[in-house]
Amino acid sequence: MSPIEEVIINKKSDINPIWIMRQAGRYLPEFREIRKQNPDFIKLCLNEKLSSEITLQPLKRFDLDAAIIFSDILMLPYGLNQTVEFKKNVGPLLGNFDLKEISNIEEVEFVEKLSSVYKLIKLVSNSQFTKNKTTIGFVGAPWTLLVYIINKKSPKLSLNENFFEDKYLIDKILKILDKFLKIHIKNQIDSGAQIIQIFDSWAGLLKEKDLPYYIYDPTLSLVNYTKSLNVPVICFPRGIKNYKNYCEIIKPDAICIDYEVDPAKISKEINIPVQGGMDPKLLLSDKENLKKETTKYLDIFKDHPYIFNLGHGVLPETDPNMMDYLVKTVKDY
Ligand code: 1CP
Repeated sequence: MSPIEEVIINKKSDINPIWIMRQAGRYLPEFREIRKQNPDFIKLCLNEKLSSEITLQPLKRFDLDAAIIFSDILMLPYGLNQTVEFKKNVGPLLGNFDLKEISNIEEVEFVEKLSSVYKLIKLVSNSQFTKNKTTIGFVGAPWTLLVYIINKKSPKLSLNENFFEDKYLIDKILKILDKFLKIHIKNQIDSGAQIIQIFDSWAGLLKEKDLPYYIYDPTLSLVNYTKSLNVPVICFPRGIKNYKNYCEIIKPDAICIDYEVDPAKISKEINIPVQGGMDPKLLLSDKENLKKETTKYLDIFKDHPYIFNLGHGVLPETDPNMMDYLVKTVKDY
Protein backbone atom coordinates (compact mmCIF):
# COMPACT_ATOMS: atom_id res chain seq x y z
CA MET A 1 0.00 0.00 0.00
CA SER A 2 1.32 3.48 -0.84
CA PRO A 3 1.87 6.02 2.01
CA ILE A 4 -1.19 8.08 1.03
CA GLU A 5 -3.37 4.96 1.09
CA GLU A 6 -1.85 4.03 4.46
CA VAL A 7 -3.02 7.38 5.84
CA ILE A 8 -6.48 7.29 4.29
CA ILE A 9 -7.32 3.60 4.59
CA ASN A 10 -5.32 2.50 7.63
CA LYS A 11 -5.48 5.90 9.39
CA LYS A 12 -1.74 5.90 9.96
CA SER A 13 -0.63 9.10 11.70
CA ASP A 14 3.13 8.57 12.06
CA ILE A 15 3.97 9.21 8.38
CA ASN A 16 3.69 12.45 6.41
CA PRO A 17 3.04 11.82 2.74
CA ILE A 18 2.93 14.87 0.49
CA TRP A 19 1.53 15.90 -2.86
CA ILE A 20 0.62 19.38 -4.05
CA MET A 21 -2.43 20.63 -5.91
CA ARG A 22 -1.35 21.90 -9.35
CA GLN A 23 2.02 20.24 -8.82
CA ALA A 24 2.18 19.84 -12.59
CA GLY A 25 1.83 23.30 -13.96
CA ARG A 26 3.05 26.72 -14.79
CA TYR A 27 5.67 27.14 -12.04
CA LEU A 28 7.75 24.44 -13.79
CA PRO A 29 9.88 25.64 -16.76
CA GLU A 30 9.60 22.19 -18.39
CA PHE A 31 5.80 22.56 -18.34
CA ARG A 32 5.92 26.08 -19.76
CA GLU A 33 8.12 24.79 -22.56
CA ILE A 34 5.51 22.20 -23.61
CA ARG A 35 2.67 24.68 -23.07
CA LYS A 36 4.31 27.22 -25.39
CA GLN A 37 4.24 24.70 -28.22
CA ASN A 38 0.63 23.73 -27.42
CA PRO A 39 -1.56 26.82 -27.23
CA ASP A 40 -4.80 24.79 -27.21
CA PHE A 41 -5.13 23.64 -23.60
CA ILE A 42 -7.90 21.07 -24.19
CA LYS A 43 -5.92 19.52 -27.03
CA LEU A 44 -2.91 19.32 -24.74
CA CYS A 45 -5.00 17.55 -22.09
CA LEU A 46 -6.14 15.10 -24.76
CA ASN A 47 -2.62 14.30 -25.96
CA GLU A 48 -1.86 11.37 -23.68
CA LYS A 49 1.81 11.29 -24.56
CA LEU A 50 2.30 14.90 -23.48
CA SER A 51 -0.22 14.93 -20.63
CA SER A 52 1.36 11.84 -19.08
CA GLU A 53 4.79 13.43 -19.44
CA ILE A 54 3.49 16.60 -17.73
CA THR A 55 1.91 14.53 -14.96
CA LEU A 56 5.28 12.91 -14.23
CA GLN A 57 7.38 16.10 -14.44
CA PRO A 58 7.06 17.03 -10.74
CA LEU A 59 7.76 13.42 -9.66
CA LYS A 60 11.07 13.50 -11.51
CA ARG A 61 12.11 16.58 -9.55
CA PHE A 62 10.63 16.08 -6.08
CA ASP A 63 9.99 13.18 -3.72
CA LEU A 64 6.20 13.47 -3.92
CA ASP A 65 3.87 10.62 -2.94
CA ALA A 66 1.24 11.03 -5.63
CA ALA A 67 0.78 11.80 -9.28
CA ILE A 68 -2.33 13.88 -9.97
CA ILE A 69 -3.30 13.39 -13.56
CA PHE A 70 -2.83 16.37 -15.84
CA SER A 71 -6.36 17.09 -16.94
CA ASP A 72 -9.05 19.60 -15.97
CA ILE A 73 -12.45 19.61 -14.29
CA LEU A 74 -13.78 21.31 -17.43
CA MET A 75 -13.08 18.21 -19.52
CA LEU A 76 -16.53 17.11 -18.37
CA PRO A 77 -18.51 19.92 -20.05
CA TYR A 78 -16.19 19.40 -23.02
CA GLY A 79 -17.22 15.73 -23.06
CA LEU A 80 -20.84 16.92 -23.07
CA ASN A 81 -20.17 18.93 -26.25
CA GLN A 82 -20.09 22.35 -24.61
CA THR A 83 -17.14 24.20 -26.12
CA VAL A 84 -14.38 25.12 -23.65
CA GLU A 85 -11.46 27.40 -24.38
CA PHE A 86 -8.86 28.94 -22.12
CA LYS A 87 -8.04 32.54 -22.81
CA LYS A 88 -4.83 34.01 -21.50
CA ASN A 89 -5.40 36.41 -18.57
CA VAL A 90 -9.16 35.70 -18.67
CA GLY A 91 -9.48 32.01 -17.85
CA PRO A 92 -11.96 29.49 -19.17
CA LEU A 93 -14.70 30.56 -21.57
CA LEU A 94 -17.50 28.09 -22.30
CA GLY A 95 -19.98 28.05 -25.18
CA ASN A 96 -23.73 27.74 -25.06
CA PHE A 97 -25.17 24.71 -23.34
CA ASP A 98 -27.84 22.93 -25.32
CA LEU A 99 -30.01 20.91 -22.96
CA LYS A 100 -31.75 18.95 -25.72
CA GLU A 101 -28.49 17.95 -27.35
CA ILE A 102 -26.86 17.03 -24.07
CA SER A 103 -29.81 14.95 -22.95
CA ASN A 104 -29.20 12.75 -25.98
CA ILE A 105 -25.49 12.12 -25.47
CA GLU A 106 -24.71 8.44 -25.12
CA GLU A 107 -22.22 7.01 -22.70
CA VAL A 108 -20.06 5.53 -25.50
CA GLU A 109 -19.82 8.88 -27.25
CA PHE A 110 -18.76 10.64 -24.02
CA VAL A 111 -16.18 7.98 -23.12
CA GLU A 112 -14.79 8.07 -26.65
CA LYS A 113 -14.37 11.86 -26.46
CA LEU A 114 -12.41 11.54 -23.21
CA SER A 115 -10.59 8.30 -24.05
CA SER A 116 -7.19 10.06 -24.02
CA VAL A 117 -7.69 10.93 -20.36
CA TYR A 118 -8.10 7.25 -19.57
CA LYS A 119 -5.07 6.34 -21.68
CA LEU A 120 -3.05 8.95 -19.80
CA ILE A 121 -4.00 7.35 -16.48
CA LYS A 122 -2.88 3.94 -17.74
CA LEU A 123 0.46 5.38 -18.86
CA VAL A 124 0.99 7.16 -15.54
CA SER A 125 -0.01 4.31 -13.26
CA ASN A 126 2.22 1.88 -15.19
CA SER A 127 5.22 4.21 -15.13
CA GLN A 128 8.34 3.46 -13.07
CA PHE A 129 7.98 6.94 -11.53
CA THR A 130 4.74 6.05 -9.72
CA LYS A 131 6.03 2.90 -8.02
CA ASN A 132 4.81 2.90 -4.41
CA LYS A 133 3.04 6.20 -5.13
CA THR A 134 -0.63 6.98 -5.58
CA THR A 135 -2.23 7.88 -8.90
CA ILE A 136 -4.95 10.41 -8.17
CA GLY A 137 -7.85 10.92 -10.56
CA PHE A 138 -10.30 13.75 -10.06
CA VAL A 139 -13.56 15.41 -11.01
CA GLY A 140 -15.16 18.76 -10.35
CA ALA A 141 -18.04 18.65 -7.88
CA PRO A 142 -21.50 19.03 -9.45
CA TRP A 143 -21.96 22.52 -7.95
CA THR A 144 -18.64 23.87 -9.26
CA LEU A 145 -19.30 22.41 -12.71
CA LEU A 146 -22.82 23.85 -12.70
CA VAL A 147 -21.25 27.24 -12.01
CA TYR A 148 -18.99 27.03 -15.09
CA ILE A 149 -21.68 25.46 -17.31
CA ILE A 150 -24.29 28.15 -16.63
CA ASN A 151 -22.00 31.10 -15.96
CA LYS A 152 -19.83 30.18 -18.98
CA LYS A 153 -16.83 31.88 -17.39
CA SER A 154 -15.04 31.95 -14.07
CA PRO A 155 -17.22 33.26 -11.23
CA LYS A 156 -14.07 35.10 -10.17
CA LEU A 157 -15.13 37.59 -12.80
CA SER A 158 -18.71 37.50 -11.37
CA LEU A 159 -21.69 35.17 -11.17
CA ASN A 160 -24.39 36.05 -13.74
CA GLU A 161 -27.23 37.98 -12.16
CA ASN A 162 -29.88 35.52 -13.30
CA PHE A 163 -27.78 32.47 -12.40
CA PHE A 164 -30.41 30.84 -10.17
CA GLU A 165 -33.41 31.82 -12.30
CA ASP A 166 -34.11 28.67 -14.31
CA LYS A 167 -34.66 25.98 -11.70
CA TYR A 168 -35.84 23.48 -14.30
CA LEU A 169 -32.58 23.84 -16.22
CA ILE A 170 -30.49 23.60 -13.04
CA ASP A 171 -32.26 20.43 -11.97
CA LYS A 172 -31.77 18.83 -15.39
CA ILE A 173 -28.08 19.75 -15.50
CA LEU A 174 -27.47 18.35 -12.01
CA LYS A 175 -29.05 15.05 -13.07
CA ILE A 176 -26.95 14.89 -16.23
CA LEU A 177 -23.81 15.73 -14.24
CA ASP A 178 -24.56 12.96 -11.76
CA LYS A 179 -24.75 10.43 -14.57
CA PHE A 180 -21.64 11.51 -16.47
CA LEU A 181 -19.49 12.25 -13.43
CA LYS A 182 -20.06 8.68 -12.32
CA ILE A 183 -19.08 7.42 -15.77
CA HIS A 184 -15.96 9.61 -15.66
CA ILE A 185 -15.04 8.38 -12.17
CA LYS A 186 -15.57 4.73 -13.13
CA ASN A 187 -13.41 5.01 -16.24
CA GLN A 188 -10.60 6.73 -14.31
CA ILE A 189 -10.64 3.95 -11.73
CA ASP A 190 -10.72 1.23 -14.38
CA SER A 191 -7.67 2.86 -15.96
CA GLY A 192 -5.65 2.88 -12.72
CA ALA A 193 -6.72 5.84 -10.55
CA GLN A 194 -6.33 4.69 -6.92
CA ILE A 195 -7.95 7.70 -5.28
CA ILE A 196 -10.51 10.21 -6.53
CA GLN A 197 -10.46 13.83 -5.42
CA ILE A 198 -13.61 15.92 -5.83
CA PHE A 199 -12.83 19.62 -6.32
CA ASP A 200 -15.59 21.96 -5.19
CA SER A 201 -13.68 25.16 -5.80
CA TRP A 202 -16.72 27.43 -5.60
CA ALA A 203 -18.40 25.89 -2.54
CA GLY A 204 -17.81 29.20 -0.75
CA LEU A 205 -20.21 31.06 -3.06
CA LEU A 206 -23.36 29.47 -1.62
CA LYS A 207 -25.52 30.46 1.31
CA GLU A 208 -25.95 27.90 4.11
CA LYS A 209 -29.58 27.24 3.16
CA ASP A 210 -28.60 26.26 -0.39
CA LEU A 211 -25.97 23.70 0.60
CA PRO A 212 -28.24 20.60 0.78
CA TYR A 213 -29.57 20.97 -2.76
CA TYR A 214 -26.44 22.19 -4.56
CA ILE A 215 -23.66 20.55 -2.58
CA TYR A 216 -24.66 17.91 -0.03
CA ASP A 217 -27.07 15.78 -2.07
CA PRO A 218 -25.17 15.74 -5.38
CA THR A 219 -21.74 15.28 -3.74
CA LEU A 220 -22.98 12.51 -1.47
CA SER A 221 -24.23 10.65 -4.51
CA LEU A 222 -20.72 10.71 -6.06
CA VAL A 223 -18.96 9.88 -2.79
CA ASN A 224 -21.18 6.86 -2.19
CA TYR A 225 -20.71 5.73 -5.75
CA THR A 226 -16.89 5.97 -5.54
CA LYS A 227 -16.87 4.13 -2.21
CA SER A 228 -19.00 1.37 -3.79
CA LEU A 229 -16.11 0.82 -6.22
CA ASN A 230 -13.77 0.36 -3.22
CA VAL A 231 -11.79 3.50 -3.98
CA PRO A 232 -11.20 6.22 -1.38
CA VAL A 233 -12.46 9.71 -2.09
CA ILE A 234 -11.04 13.04 -0.91
CA CYS A 235 -13.33 16.09 -0.96
CA PHE A 236 -12.14 19.67 -1.25
CA PRO A 237 -15.06 22.07 -0.62
CA ARG A 238 -12.97 25.23 -0.86
CA GLY A 239 -14.32 28.13 1.15
CA ILE A 240 -17.10 26.20 2.87
CA LYS A 241 -17.82 27.74 6.25
CA ASN A 242 -18.49 24.60 8.24
CA TYR A 243 -16.11 21.75 7.42
CA LYS A 244 -17.38 19.73 10.38
CA ASN A 245 -20.98 19.67 9.10
CA TYR A 246 -19.76 18.90 5.62
CA CYS A 247 -17.77 15.87 6.84
CA GLU A 248 -20.64 14.58 8.95
CA ILE A 249 -23.03 14.73 6.03
CA ILE A 250 -20.81 13.70 3.12
CA LYS A 251 -18.49 11.30 5.00
CA PRO A 252 -15.56 11.44 2.57
CA ASP A 253 -12.57 9.17 3.26
CA ALA A 254 -10.44 12.31 3.69
CA ILE A 255 -11.08 16.03 3.71
CA CYS A 256 -8.87 18.61 2.02
CA ILE A 257 -8.96 21.99 3.76
CA ASP A 258 -8.35 25.46 2.35
CA TYR A 259 -6.03 28.10 3.81
CA GLU A 260 -8.77 30.25 5.33
CA VAL A 261 -9.58 27.73 8.06
CA ASP A 262 -7.83 27.27 11.38
CA PRO A 263 -6.02 23.90 11.22
CA ALA A 264 -5.97 23.55 15.03
CA LYS A 265 -9.77 23.80 15.10
CA ILE A 266 -10.04 21.24 12.28
CA SER A 267 -7.77 18.76 14.06
CA LYS A 268 -9.99 18.94 17.14
CA GLU A 269 -13.37 18.88 15.38
CA ILE A 270 -12.79 16.40 12.59
CA ASN A 271 -11.79 12.79 13.09
CA ILE A 272 -11.30 11.63 9.50
CA PRO A 273 -7.93 11.95 7.68
CA VAL A 274 -7.12 15.55 6.74
CA GLN A 275 -5.17 16.91 3.78
CA GLY A 276 -3.74 20.31 2.91
CA GLY A 277 -4.28 23.72 4.40
CA MET A 278 -1.11 25.75 4.08
CA ASP A 279 -1.34 29.02 2.16
CA PRO A 280 0.34 28.67 -1.27
CA LYS A 281 1.65 32.25 -0.87
CA LEU A 282 4.09 30.96 1.77
CA LEU A 283 6.11 29.42 -1.05
CA LEU A 284 6.72 33.00 -2.22
CA SER A 285 8.33 33.99 1.09
CA ASP A 286 11.72 32.86 2.41
CA LYS A 287 12.92 29.42 3.47
CA GLU A 288 12.90 30.18 7.17
CA ASN A 289 9.30 31.29 7.12
CA LEU A 290 8.27 28.40 4.88
CA LYS A 291 9.88 25.91 7.25
CA LYS A 292 8.21 27.50 10.27
CA GLU A 293 4.73 27.36 8.71
CA THR A 294 5.20 23.85 7.30
CA THR A 295 6.27 22.61 10.71
CA LYS A 296 3.24 24.30 12.24
CA TYR A 297 0.89 22.14 10.15
CA LEU A 298 2.90 18.98 10.83
CA ASP A 299 2.89 19.71 14.57
CA ILE A 300 -0.84 20.35 14.67
CA PHE A 301 -1.58 17.11 12.84
CA LYS A 302 1.14 15.08 14.60
CA ASP A 303 -1.34 12.54 15.99
CA HIS A 304 -3.89 12.84 13.19
CA PRO A 305 -3.82 10.95 9.87
CA TYR A 306 -2.56 13.80 7.70
CA ILE A 307 -1.45 14.25 4.08
CA PHE A 308 0.60 17.38 3.52
CA ASN A 309 -0.70 19.63 0.73
CA LEU A 310 -1.50 23.31 0.24
CA GLY A 311 -4.83 25.03 0.82
CA HIS A 312 -5.16 25.66 -2.94
CA GLY A 313 -3.02 25.14 -6.03
CA VAL A 314 0.66 26.10 -6.14
CA LEU A 315 0.99 29.58 -7.65
CA PRO A 316 2.56 30.00 -11.12
CA GLU A 317 5.17 32.44 -9.77
CA THR A 318 6.54 29.86 -7.28
CA ASP A 319 10.26 29.12 -7.47
CA PRO A 320 10.74 25.34 -7.99
CA ASN A 321 13.59 25.52 -5.43
CA MET A 322 11.08 26.52 -2.78
CA MET A 323 8.92 23.56 -3.74
CA ASP A 324 11.98 21.34 -3.36
CA TYR A 325 12.66 22.84 0.06
CA LEU A 326 9.05 22.29 1.11
CA VAL A 327 9.08 18.61 0.12
CA LYS A 328 12.39 18.06 1.94
CA THR A 329 11.11 19.82 5.05
CA VAL A 330 8.09 17.52 5.17
CA LYS A 331 10.17 14.39 4.50
CA ASP A 332 12.76 15.33 7.16
CA TYR A 333 10.16 16.10 9.83
O1 1CP B 1 -1.20 26.89 -18.80
C1 1CP B 1 -2.32 27.26 -18.47
O2 1CP B 1 -2.76 28.39 -18.65
C2 1CP B 1 -3.22 26.21 -17.90
C3 1CP B 1 -3.46 26.36 -16.47
C4 1CP B 1 -4.22 25.13 -16.00
C5 1CP B 1 -3.68 23.96 -15.48
C6 1CP B 1 -2.22 23.66 -15.25
C7 1CP B 1 -5.62 24.94 -16.07
C8 1CP B 1 -6.62 25.88 -16.61
N1 1CP B 1 -5.92 23.69 -15.60
C9 1CP B 1 -4.76 23.04 -15.23
C10 1CP B 1 -4.65 21.65 -14.75
C11 1CP B 1 -5.52 21.23 -13.64
N2 1CP B 1 -6.74 21.76 -13.30
C12 1CP B 1 -5.29 20.14 -12.78
C13 1CP B 1 -4.18 19.10 -12.95
C14 1CP B 1 -2.95 19.14 -12.46
C15 1CP B 1 -2.43 19.38 -11.12
O3 1CP B 1 -3.16 19.62 -10.14
O4 1CP B 1 -1.21 19.28 -11.01
C16 1CP B 1 -6.35 20.07 -11.85
C17 1CP B 1 -6.51 19.12 -10.70
C18 1CP B 1 -7.25 21.11 -12.22
C19 1CP B 1 -8.51 21.32 -11.53
C20 1CP B 1 -9.28 22.55 -11.78
N3 1CP B 1 -9.49 23.20 -12.96
C21 1CP B 1 -10.02 23.24 -10.79
C22 1CP B 1 -10.14 22.78 -9.37
C23 1CP B 1 -8.99 23.21 -8.53
C24 1CP B 1 -8.83 24.69 -8.31
O5 1CP B 1 -7.83 25.22 -8.77
O6 1CP B 1 -9.71 25.28 -7.66
C25 1CP B 1 -10.64 24.33 -11.40
C26 1CP B 1 -11.52 25.37 -10.74
C27 1CP B 1 -10.30 24.30 -12.77
C28 1CP B 1 -10.75 25.24 -13.82
C29 1CP B 1 -9.57 25.92 -14.42
N4 1CP B 1 -8.77 25.35 -15.35
C30 1CP B 1 -7.72 26.19 -15.66
C31 1CP B 1 -7.87 27.35 -14.86
C32 1CP B 1 -6.95 28.54 -14.91
C33 1CP B 1 -9.01 27.15 -14.07
C34 1CP B 1 -9.52 28.08 -12.99
C35 1CP B 1 -10.37 29.15 -13.62
C36 1CP B 1 -11.02 30.07 -12.61
O7 1CP B 1 -10.31 30.80 -11.92
O8 1CP B 1 -12.26 30.07 -12.55
